[in-house]
Amino acid sequence: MGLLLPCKESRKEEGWCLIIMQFTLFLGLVLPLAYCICEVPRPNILYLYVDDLGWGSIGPNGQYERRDQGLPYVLTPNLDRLAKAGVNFRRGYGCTVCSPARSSQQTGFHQGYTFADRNDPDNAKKAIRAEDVTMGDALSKAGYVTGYWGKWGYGGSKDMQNPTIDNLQTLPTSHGYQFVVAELHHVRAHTFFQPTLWNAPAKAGSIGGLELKPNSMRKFLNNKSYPNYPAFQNHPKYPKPAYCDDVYAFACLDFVRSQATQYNRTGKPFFGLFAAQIPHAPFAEVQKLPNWDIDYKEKTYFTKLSPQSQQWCAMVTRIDAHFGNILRALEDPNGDGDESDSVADDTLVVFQSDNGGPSGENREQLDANGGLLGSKGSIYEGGIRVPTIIRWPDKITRESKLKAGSNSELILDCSDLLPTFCELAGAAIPLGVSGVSLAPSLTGEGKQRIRDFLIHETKGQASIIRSRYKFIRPKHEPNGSRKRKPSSKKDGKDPDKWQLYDLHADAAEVNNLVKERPQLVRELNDLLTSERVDEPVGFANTYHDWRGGSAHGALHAASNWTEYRYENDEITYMEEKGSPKLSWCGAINLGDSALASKDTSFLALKVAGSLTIQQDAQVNARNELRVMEKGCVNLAGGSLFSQRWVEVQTGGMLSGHGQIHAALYNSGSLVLDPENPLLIHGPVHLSGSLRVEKAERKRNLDKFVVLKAESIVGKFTNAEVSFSGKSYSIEYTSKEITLIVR
Ligand SMILES: [Ca+2]
Ligand SMILES: [Ca+2]
Repeated sequence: MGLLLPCKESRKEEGWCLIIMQFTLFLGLVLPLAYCICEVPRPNILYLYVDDLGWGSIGPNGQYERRDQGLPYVLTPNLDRLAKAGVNFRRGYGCTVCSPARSSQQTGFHQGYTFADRNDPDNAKKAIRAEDVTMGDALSKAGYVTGYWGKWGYGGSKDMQNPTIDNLQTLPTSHGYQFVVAELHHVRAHTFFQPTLWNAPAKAGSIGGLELKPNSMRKFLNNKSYPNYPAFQNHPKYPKPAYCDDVYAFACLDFVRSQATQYNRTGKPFFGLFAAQIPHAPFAEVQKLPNWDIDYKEKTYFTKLSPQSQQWCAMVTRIDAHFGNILRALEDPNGDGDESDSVADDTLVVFQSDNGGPSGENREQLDANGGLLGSKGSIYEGGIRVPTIIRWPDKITRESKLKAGSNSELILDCSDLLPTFCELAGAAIPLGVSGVSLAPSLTGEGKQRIRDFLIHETKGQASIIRSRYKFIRPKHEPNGSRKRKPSSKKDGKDPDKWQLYDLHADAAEVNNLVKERPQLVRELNDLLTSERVDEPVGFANTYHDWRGGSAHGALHAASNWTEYRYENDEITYMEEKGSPKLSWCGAINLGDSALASKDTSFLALKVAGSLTIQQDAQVNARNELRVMEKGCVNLAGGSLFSQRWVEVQTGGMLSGHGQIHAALYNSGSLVLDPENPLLIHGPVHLSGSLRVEKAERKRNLDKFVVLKAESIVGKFTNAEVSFSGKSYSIEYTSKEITLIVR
């Protein structure tokens, strides 16, 4: 008989306590035996997302300074408190516009690979695909209760009165989100007063598990458990339909209260994403709300601002207040004033905007983009750099490496959050994603993998940011010709010109260093091109499974792989077949075997079966090669390439000899060759185990090198290796592993 009990008291220090009570009949007595098996605790995740809020629109990114200088400023007291208790990532990035930002955020792929790679009125019909693994998919599969409120932007029509579901596979409910109040078409989100919103759970038989319900505050009216600020929903002039962000906010508040209570009771964590429509246009609608400018009554500068700036300020402060109510619910879920039920310490809170602030009066009068060049839609920092805050009191403290209350220059892209959440939730990171998990940086534990570069696209331009440098150039046709007539000069720059900026020294992108740094420009240009930014509209990665069975068929042969097709409503948007390509995410599944006898490339390759790479053959898995539990990659003299890494997971195996041009992360087993060391042109991070095997022995081996690398960090868990009837100790230097007979 087993009993699973969460143990709130000890959770913070020791993690989960699994108390298994066993009752055993012994000498006529019932003896209870208790075991405590502690696991790593999993945080709740609350993701607060806003639409079009410029980088400079929060206290620590410039508004404090404006206040101190007596200039007009926007009030964000709750976000500022969040930053003080957490970390303000001054180099947080979104995309240039809404649709690719949400697509990148949800799928973890940058614009070169995510299907909704630009704003397209048709994205509602053809964005996120069935095979894409979103945050909702990954976290619900990992046992999280999931919620989404706000602008989703895909899957439904734009009809205001009678919208329809247009693509089942792109809905939030098809991607793991259980509790939903959402807008499915971005054009319908061009008002805050839509008559209806899509809701889940829905009544049985609802298409896509979503049901249209009135956009209404009715159930929150005159109810003391719902704060009357900032919505003033009890005011006689509160409009019908409601201001949609008020409805999203209260739905999110309900979820946080009930799921936090549930978390205390059962330990089941939650993930909620509140994607507010604020402060996107139309600005003026906010003036229809009672007390719309109440927060600025005492501010003498307010009346001197233009109407548009006033509306913008009111919108931003309004959503900030909603966030305040929701954050308060983390501290006191049952609302009784006693914080003993707080889950705030165990909850990772992320705040972020999707893209930079638009041009307009608020940008000028309140410096909403914080002095950065460009605005929404632009490839310059003002278009893509977004306010980003992370708070997690359990892990981010005054003493931790990443300090609470600090500004961080660590680059954080919207595509990094999916893998980060997955790692924190103990879920598998979707294969091949562009984003890199920042969990090691947030927890201070484990090895932070390198986020090598960021990619952004606009209609005519593409950029790559690597560390402090940013290279921008026009897009090209695959044959090298200019893709389109350059758009007119924007932001004072010629879009046809190649540009290189040092963002550390020149965040405003003034000094073009192209002439000074030709070598770096060539390097970044090559990288940018190979990240497939010049591909056609709607180009994306595709998913393929090995169907060659266990017969060691050729890895490069088209007939051994499944084809990929993206279709909806009898329209085929994408078809991909033939031999593996750099845009493929391939999977060799358990029990299957493939043989690489020719050079073959993938975006990513997962091996849960077996793959043998012959002498002189190369397998390139650009973003990652992942050897899964029970999977085996056998290098029979061949080579493995990756822009990033080869990972051997626990229970997986990498054997043989050859070359690896990538970082190697091993937590499985390496089975190496005593006569031919494995050569790794990159760093090696070791745990897992080492074995040595080879059938024919040509010489007497008392001491031999089994692995050479650029650098070696960590050790195998075994201290010695038995081979050919002898016992060897493992000796490590920073570049070699040698076995010495004992
Ligand atoms: Ca936006
Ligand atoms: Ca309480």
